[in-house]
Amino acid sequence: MKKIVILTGAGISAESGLGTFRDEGGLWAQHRVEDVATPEGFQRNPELVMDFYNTRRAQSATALPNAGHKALVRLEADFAGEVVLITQNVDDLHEKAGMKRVMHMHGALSGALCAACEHRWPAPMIMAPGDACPACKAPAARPDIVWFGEMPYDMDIIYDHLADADLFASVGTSGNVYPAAGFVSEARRNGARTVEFNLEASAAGALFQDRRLGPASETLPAWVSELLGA
Ligand code: BV8
Repeated sequence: MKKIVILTGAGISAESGLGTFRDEGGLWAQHRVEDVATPEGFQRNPELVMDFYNTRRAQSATALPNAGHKALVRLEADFAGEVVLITQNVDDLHEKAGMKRVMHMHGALSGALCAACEHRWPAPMIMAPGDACPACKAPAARPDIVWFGEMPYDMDIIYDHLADADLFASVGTSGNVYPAAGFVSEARRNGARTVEFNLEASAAGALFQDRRLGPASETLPAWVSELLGA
């Protein structure tokens, strides 16, 4: 087996204390997605949206990676073939755990973007509506996050990876949001074996040939030990 492609979602960060989207008490329980994770919501109430991401940026700053994140670092370091990690998460727990290659297809809390000139820079801990872009000075700073209705990042590269994956693993995602939820079908179409890691089978669960149910902090270390034969 030469290439493993892994997609992670909020579930891998749950045991690090970061809220998921759809579990009871999850992020969306406090807010409607249309209000805080769409360009229209940002236009309508930029203070609410900036506050939503400032809060998550602060939570993410103090969160620590768990054994699930660390198992993927071990796999990336010791697997003889290629490991490609794509995350839907906007936290930096994969990086904190020591992952070398992380593709944030939905952006990252650590990034700021200018809505006027598309300049990108490291986000300050607290962003406010009307913050100036350091490049063009327009009062157009926004979180570098992919909202609903916006195109996720690196899609071409991601589909190239899915085209020659031997194994596709999805970890801690409910399979509700596209195009990420469609990756398993793309991988299968290209002949990859597919495995889902979740607390319980997700919406797209039936599409996976295998599944490992339980907390990722337990299921991922066991899986990596099997793959590495140790
Ligand atoms: C686009 C950043 C087009 C923001 C996010 C109708 C049909 C199909 C599609 C659509 C449709 N209507 C609209 C669409 C498109 C839309 C979409 O899919 N909507 C859904 C709701 C139907 N998608 C988009 O808009 C995307 N863009 O389509 O662009 C386009 C084309 C051309 C040109 C321009 C545009 C963009 C979507 C990106 C939105 N941004 N994140 C932020 O973070 O604030 S989405 C956000 O929610 C996450 O990033 C993630 O992707 C998504 C789902 O979250 P999950 O990670 O899955 O978390 P969730 O809570 O749902 O699940 C957690 C799972 O973990 C659970 O299964 C749980 O059991 C498990 N778990 C919990 N604890 C553990 C665990 N597992 C293991 N161990 C544990 N301990």
